[in-house]
Amino acid sequence: MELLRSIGHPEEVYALLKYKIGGCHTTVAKCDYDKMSDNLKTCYEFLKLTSRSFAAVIQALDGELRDAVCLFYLVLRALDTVEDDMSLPNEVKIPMLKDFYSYLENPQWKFMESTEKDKIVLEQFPVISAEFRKLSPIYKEAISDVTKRMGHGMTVYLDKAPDTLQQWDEYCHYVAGLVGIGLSRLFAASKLESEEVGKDDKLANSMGLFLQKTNIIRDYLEDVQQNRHFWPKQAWGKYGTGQGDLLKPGNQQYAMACLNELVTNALHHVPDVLVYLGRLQNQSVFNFCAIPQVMAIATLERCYNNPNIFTGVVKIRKGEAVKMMLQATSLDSVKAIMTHFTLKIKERVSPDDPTAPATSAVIDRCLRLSQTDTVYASQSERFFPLYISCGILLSAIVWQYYTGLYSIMGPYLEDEK
Ligand code: D61
Ligand code: MG
Repeated sequence: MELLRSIGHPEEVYALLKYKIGGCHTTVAKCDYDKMSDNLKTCYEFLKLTSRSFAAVIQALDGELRDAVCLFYLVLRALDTVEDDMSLPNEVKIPMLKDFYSYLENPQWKFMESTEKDKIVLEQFPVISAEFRKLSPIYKEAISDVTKRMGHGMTVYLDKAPDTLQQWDEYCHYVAGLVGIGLSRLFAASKLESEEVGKDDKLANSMGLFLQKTNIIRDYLEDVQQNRHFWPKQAWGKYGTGQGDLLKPGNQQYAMACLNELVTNALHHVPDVLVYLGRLQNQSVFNFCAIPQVMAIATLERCYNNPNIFTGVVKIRKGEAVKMMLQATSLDSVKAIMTHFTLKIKERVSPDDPTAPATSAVIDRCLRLSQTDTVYASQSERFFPLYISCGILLSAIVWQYYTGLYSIMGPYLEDEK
């Protein structure tokens, strides 16, 4: 099915086939399940059940870092499952979020009342916390510290949507920037990356903000339908619209202006992302960090000036995702991908858009910082002759098949009538 969706993009068909046939080994699965305890294997099962975006890249990490990141993910997924649960009253939720880090040291703690799709990580929390306690202290401290700070931060925004753009940054810092900060500490602790990577909280924060803002922009409709509001009032309020009002047909122009302002805001994180990625030395860490970022820039490009944000789901094709994933293995190819998508946004900036000058300015900065000789073109031209030949060959086979079949079956078919 995914193959059909990419049929107009031969290079994606190629990427999908390459990935299916085994190209995925470069980016996924270095796990040796035979050497793992059953308990840890179960944790990796939880990872695959709860993360479509991160399971593959986490499993491809080198050495002991892989288990630390897997457990970091599961602990925060459990915390986020508490945050997201709209059926929990705040009297229950607030103390749980604040105390969550202490549950890591409590072998019995679990929570059976969640109604969320990822409730398994709360119901089976003892499986996760047992593995957490086996990590070396340096990993445990980083994970516990981030869990404590994130849980506290989540309580600040439980009933409050972010008003100002500064509060938007603050909310995103709590739920995603802190993930970037914690991950960077784990990278440095593993010695796969330098101490510098573990200390630069500003760059690490930007890695998370770029991903989280992209998700918030893309998921506007779904979130509003569930009565969750993550778009900052500073962006939509100046049009006199109310919370969630961007969905009303009469507000389409405001909605588009607001959307483009937030995409522009998110693009400001791209320079930090490039500097961060430029400091990485280990290939598995690089892939783990770069792949989500290139997915995000592709998603932002798709969202920019796209009215479908307010009526349905806007996503990138699996073929596009796989093509980028196979490519995003060096700083130069990441720069090429960034250039490709920022140029695509640049082409669509309309002079009527109130944010147009700011959008053009940030795009030009991104383009300057992404300069490289590497290209990420659609590469259709390269594949075109091959694609045509395959097409002709396929038609010939199909034609042969039908005429051949008909010459044998024809008489019988006619008798059937
Ligand atoms: C390098 C590589 C991966 C990075 C990174 C740097 C920096 C930050 C992040 C990943 C975090 C990005 C978060 C983007 C996805 N957003 C969510 O999942 C929202 O929940 C946020 C709180 C829980 C975060 C859990 C998490 C996520 C990814 C990880 C990780 C922990 C640990 C290690 C690796 C990756 C979002 O969830 C709802 C949904 O999308 O279903 C929400 O509730 O807003
Ligand atoms: Mg959440």
